[in-house]
Amino acid sequence: MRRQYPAVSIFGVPTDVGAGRRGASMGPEALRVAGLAEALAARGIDVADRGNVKGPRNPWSGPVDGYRHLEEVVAWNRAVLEASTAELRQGRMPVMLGGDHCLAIGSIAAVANHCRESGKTLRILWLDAHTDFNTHAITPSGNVHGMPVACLCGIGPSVLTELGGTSPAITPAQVRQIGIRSVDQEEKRMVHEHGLDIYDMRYIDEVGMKRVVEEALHGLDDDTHLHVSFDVDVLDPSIAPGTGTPVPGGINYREAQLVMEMIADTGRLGSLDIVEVNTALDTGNATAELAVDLVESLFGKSTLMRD
Ligand code: 6HN
Ligand code: MN
Ligand code: MN
Ligand code: MN
Repeated sequence: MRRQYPAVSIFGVPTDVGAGRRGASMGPEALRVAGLAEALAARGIDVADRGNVKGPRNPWSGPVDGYRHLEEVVAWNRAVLEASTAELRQGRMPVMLGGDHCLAIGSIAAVANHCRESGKTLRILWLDAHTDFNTHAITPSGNVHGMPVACLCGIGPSVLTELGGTSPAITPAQVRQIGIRSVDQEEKRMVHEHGLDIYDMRYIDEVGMKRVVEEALHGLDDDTHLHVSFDVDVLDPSIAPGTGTPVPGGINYREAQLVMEMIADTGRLGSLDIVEVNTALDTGNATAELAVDLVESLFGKSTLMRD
């Protein structure tokens, strides 16, 4: 039986201010060209494309006090916070098309506020090769897309940790990270210290993706709002080459499908980020096309179940 989904609002955030390579700014168009809205509409979902939010250009300058482009990162995240909040208030599901992963600060701050106001519990599934838990003191790059989880947990500059008003927006206990295989030296100490729940590639290899997702989704109930932050670099670069920080040994096509199908089965998906699609580095539009294929599964497409 087809599951009922709330109305979906797609919006694009065409920037790469948080990244170390240019090109993630083209992600929204790449995902549109790959047919994201049409694929959701074909599943019977009421989908609206709100177009792109606006923000400053990428100054492409070096780190200042451990941050590159902090002012621009804040401006873009404010725009994301506003766009996501507006959709959540209308009872619609925001789907943010990045852009780089720093933008999850705004999208998740919005969702955290929404959950506080509506008495829901928030669970975040962070699909990524990286833990994105750096700080300005330990970052090897100064790129803020390596810091969003820390910022959301209250560790970072107040302009980002207090973006949504309440700081911290979330606690590490609300986060589950899947697909991790690149954590910087000092970042390792941070994620241990803060007790992040990390399902790294070794664990996936050892116990299999089914058990990993069961564990990561354990304890969801009717009051859970599940936010999925999908960094396409979680996928193996052989199937998803269009991304700025590829790391070998990522999840394969079947594992990725299984994650999405198991999330769909919970019926708890409340909001979604699709980030780090970098068309400048892609083979044709393969990475965006794969992302759309996976999002169809996330919204309930399956092999044998009839629509
Ligand atoms: N992403 N850990 C590296 C850094 O520069 O902090 C890479 C971060 C990548 C972030 O892919 O969203
Ligand atoms: Mn990331
Ligand atoms: Mn990543
Ligand atoms: Mn909700």
